[in-house]
Parts: sequence; C-alpha cells; structure tokens
Amino acid sequence: MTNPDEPASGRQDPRPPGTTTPPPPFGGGTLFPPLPRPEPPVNNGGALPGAGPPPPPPPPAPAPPSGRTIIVPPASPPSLSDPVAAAGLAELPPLDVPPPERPALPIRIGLWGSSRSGKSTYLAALPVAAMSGRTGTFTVDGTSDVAADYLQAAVQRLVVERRFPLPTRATRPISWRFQGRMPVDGLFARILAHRREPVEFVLEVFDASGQTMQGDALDQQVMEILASSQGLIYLLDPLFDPTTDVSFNHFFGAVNRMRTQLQLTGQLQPNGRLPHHLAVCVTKFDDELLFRRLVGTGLAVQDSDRERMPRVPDRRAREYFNWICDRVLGGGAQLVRNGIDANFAPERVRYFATSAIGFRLNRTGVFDFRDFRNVEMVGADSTLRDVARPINVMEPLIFLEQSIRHDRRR
Ligand SMILES: Nc1nc2c(ncn2[C@@H]2O[C@H](COP(=O)(O)OP(=O)(O)OP(=O)(O)O)[C@@H](O)[C@H]2O)c(=O)[nH]1
Ligand SMILES: [Mg+2]
Repeated sequence: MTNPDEPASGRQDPRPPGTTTPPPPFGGGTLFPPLPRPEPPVNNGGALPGAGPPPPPPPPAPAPPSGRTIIVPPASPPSLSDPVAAAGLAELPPLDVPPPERPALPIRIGLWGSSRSGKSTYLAALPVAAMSGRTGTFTVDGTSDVAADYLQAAVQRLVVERRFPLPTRATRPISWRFQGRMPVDGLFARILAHRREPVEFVLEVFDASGQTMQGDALDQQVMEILASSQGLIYLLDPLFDPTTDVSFNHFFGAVNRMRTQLQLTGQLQPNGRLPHHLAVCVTKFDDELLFRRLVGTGLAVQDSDRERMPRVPDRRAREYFNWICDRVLGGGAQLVRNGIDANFAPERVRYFATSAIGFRLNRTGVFDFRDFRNVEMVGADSTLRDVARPINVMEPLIFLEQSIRHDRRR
C-alpha cells in the first residue's frame, strides 16, 4: 500500500540523466541505513603518482529530493551476495536460526475419581500450589470468562473463606493457562535458578461430579472427555467406605468404557493398554487418623525446611499406595491396583500422597505432631482451621505435562 507520508520523489531516480549508478533497490528505499558520503581525496583524487595532472573533481552528486543517501558503489563492486561488504560495514556478529515459535499446545487432563474423593478441592488448591514456588513458580489464568470465574470463585472459597467446594452438580469444562519455570533441584538450585526451563501449557480439565462417573450412571460426555485426554489424574479416596466396593465399580466401569471407545478408533496401544499417562493421587493425606496410622509405617518423612511439612518421598509413593490398598481400604482397592497395572503402561504411571489443604502449622509456622489437623466442623460445615498448604497438587500435573511433552517430541 502507498504510504501517504512518503514523498512521491522517493520513488523516482534522482540521478542526473546518463549516470551508470544502479538505481536504489525497491522503489527508492535503501537496504541499509544511510551511510556518510565518502570524503573527497585530499591530494590528487587517488590518482597514481606520475600519472599526469589530476582530473577535474567530479561534479557533486545532487542530494536526493527525499533526503535519502544513495550508496555509490566502488569501482569494482563487491559481490551482491555480500551486502555487508558491499556497504563497507564491519562484519556483523553471526545470527543463529531463530527457534520456531512454539504455541502452547493444550494438554487435556481428565480428572477422575469417585464421589467426594476430592476432585473439586484439588482444582481449587491448584492455583495456590502453582504460586507457592515449591515446584517452580507459575501463574494461572482462565482462558475464558467461565474458566476465570471458576478460578476466582474456587480460590475465594478455599483461601479466603476457608471452606471446601460445594458438591459438583454439573460438568464444567475449564481451561487454564500455566506459565512459569520448572524448579532446578539439588545443591546448585539457587545458582542455576536463571537456567530454569520456561514452561507454558494449557490445561483443560473437567470438574465432573463423581456421581456421573459411577456404575450405571456413567455419563457418556464425561467418558468421552476422559478417553480423549492425554493425561488422567485419578483420585483415590483413602477414607472411602470399602465395604461398599463402589470405588472398584467406579474405577472399573470407567476403564472399560474408555477401552471400548479407544478400541473403536484403534487408539489402544499395541499391547492392549490405554495410551494415557496416569497420575494416581491418594487424597486427604492430611487426615488426622490416617496420618497417625501412617507414621507407624515409616513411610512419612518431614521436609528439612522451616515448616517441617510431612510428606511421602516420591520413591516410596507406590509403597504408600500399596499400604492404602492392603491395609486401609482392602477389598475393592486391591482390585483397583490390579486394574491400573493391567490397563496402563507402568512407565506412564506415577503415585502421589496428596493433600489439597495440607497440615495445620503452629503459631510459629512449624508442623507440630501434637496438633496438625486442618479440618474442623463449624455447624454442619467442615472448614479449614489454617490456610491451605497443598501437598503434591502441582506435582502430578508437572509429571503429566513433562511426560506427555516428552512423548510428543518423539
Ligand atoms: N482432610 C481433607 N479432606 C478433604 C480434602 N479434599 C477434600 N476433602 C473432603 O472431601 C469432601 C469432598 O471434596 P470435593 O472436592 O467436593 O470432592 P469431589 O470429588 O469434587 O466430589 P463430587 O463433586 O461430589 O464428586 C470435602 O467436602 C472435604 O470434606 C483434603 O485435602 N483433606
Ligand atoms: Mg466436585
């Protein structure tokens, strides 16, 4: 398009007729910034000594009407393929090929668990965990008004009002964008902090009610969402009443439906397993009775930082899951374990001892085994005594994001 501010003369050849200087490229523009005109020779105009009287000085080049400087090439012009040399410039530092712009591909994570297993509380704790810095520092934004409203309401209820979410009634698709840097572990973490890998991903989750994933009530839409996700977070409630065996029904019903759907589209793995990456989170790690029982097993250790927050080390998380299945839940939970082993590739599965709300700390901000319960009843409502300090809430997501991204690169 024509620039109305550009003088029309910028498009014309401003040289006197008959000159052999090539016209400026691209309609009067210069490829390089304007250069100062070369100084006229001081003595003999550059002629060899003894070559006779100096020729008359060349007539001054007329200033181009547009005010732009025309580059007059030297007598033997350098190759046009080397424009830097052609312009008489020093060699510029080499420029590497820029990396391709990587759009943040959405990663779809299906959140799956029996009724009251803690799905909505987990989601509400996610922004808190993301900003806490333990697993790197992330910002979380809703990618739509609905997602932003959900985020705002969930955080308001858990953090400000210190209340648990209301039971979910309807399926809500939520899409959040996480931007941040992964943590650097180990001795040199501080020194290498600037080298932390920047990460951006979009998480699509569906906070479905556990009711819609259960037995005969398996909801077709929820099942499609789970089947088409790349990652699954399966929440196992350790306080579940095992005599009802609903947790097994719930698990097996959903796995079977996913298998059927993926078989139809040929998406099962060659060994017949589901293609998903799976984070198995045993929720409510902070529960007082559960935690006091766990202490006897030696599976819980305390962080070495000031808060001394208890956790199960990653390398012992599968042991913790086994303990929950064998000693706490029994029956149906053992079948859940067999179902996980049979239906998911072991290298794509990881276990976590998760608490959305964490433990109560004492007044000086340190864990105290005498009094760490973080839930109390106020009237008919169960509320938080202290702020939410999520444990293993961001970690499952980071595991899924990294292992899905690793697979996409292959
Ligand atoms: N101690 C403890 N209790 C929790 C935690 N998370 C959830 N709960 C309890 O479990 C209840 C159910 O949690 P929700 O997050 O609503 O569970 P849900 O899976 O979304 O339930 P539905 O939407 O009904 O399927 C809460 O009201 C709390 O009483 C936790 O981290 N620690
Ligand atoms: Mg819910």
